[in-house]
Amino acid sequence: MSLILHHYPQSPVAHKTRMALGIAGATWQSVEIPRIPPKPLLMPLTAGYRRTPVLQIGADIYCDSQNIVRALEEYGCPNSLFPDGVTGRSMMMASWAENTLFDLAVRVVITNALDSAPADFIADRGALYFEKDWSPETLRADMPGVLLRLQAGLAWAEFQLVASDGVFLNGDTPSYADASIGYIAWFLRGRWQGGPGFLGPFEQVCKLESALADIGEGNSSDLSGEDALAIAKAANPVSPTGVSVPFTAGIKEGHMVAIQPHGTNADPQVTGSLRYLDATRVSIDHDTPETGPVAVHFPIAGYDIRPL
Ligand SMILES: N[C@@H](CCC(=O)N[C@@H](CS)C(=O)NCC(=O)O)C(=O)O
Repeated sequence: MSLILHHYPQSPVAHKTRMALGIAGATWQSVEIPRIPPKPLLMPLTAGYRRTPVLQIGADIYCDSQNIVRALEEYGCPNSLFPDGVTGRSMMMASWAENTLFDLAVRVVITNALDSAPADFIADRGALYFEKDWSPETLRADMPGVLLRLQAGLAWAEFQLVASDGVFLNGDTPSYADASIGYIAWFLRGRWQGGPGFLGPFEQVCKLESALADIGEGNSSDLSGEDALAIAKAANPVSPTGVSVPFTAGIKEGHMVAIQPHGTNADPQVTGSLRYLDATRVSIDHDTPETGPVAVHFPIAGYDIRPL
């Protein structure tokens, strides 16, 4: 079964995943999805999860970049994303980068696009990323502090890169940790006029960004959303079933569960019968006329999981 990434070019989180595909030396198929809902060819696969990116392997659907990277490692690409056993450190760094750096970078990019980006895009992203009562005025007033916090975060990344023996966080060998920092620089540089100047003093971060650009995004070919649905329909999920974790929160295979990204009401709640649970992944079974049976996989970190 081939790797199919559902994404769009401008998505920074998808870019992190594309860089991971490059580090992994993967061959993959690319389905371009809309930047804002409706996403009619994606929803049947994800049971309603709307974020970007999503990885499909036959009838197994992996939501969230955190979960996608685990799926890539399990799939077995030419290169490991966690060379020398740096899985824990890389995932902790990626989590920090997403929750701290990405949150700040989104504020910077959107605040600077308030007058130029389409109103429906700003409204959609405002609901996903900002406080319930956000307004253009508060975003603008918060900007100096946001930029100071972003600078502090980039300074930590810079310290860590200076301490490394090579251009990558882990020396001369790239790992997922590098993509998890590199995409922030790519996003700020490409989508904010002030980005190149702001990033300039972080020389090692900039070197990392260009080293990742040199590695590229693996070998991809285009696929239509309709063909991706047909591939799911022709396949069956092959991922494991059962509960395989010491603390289960009382959840058993076959229980109905609701899953939603933590801390937002703007994301739809996904519901389904529990297929699989371990320490870092929760999976549900899902079935639609377009896809037949699919397994939809989510990470646990960063998600609310409620037994129904
Ligand atoms: N925790 C998620 C975050 C994904 C995310 O927020 N992606 C953005 C695009 S960069 C998004 O979904 N935007 C709304 C959309 O594409 O509909 C992940 O790591 O995949």
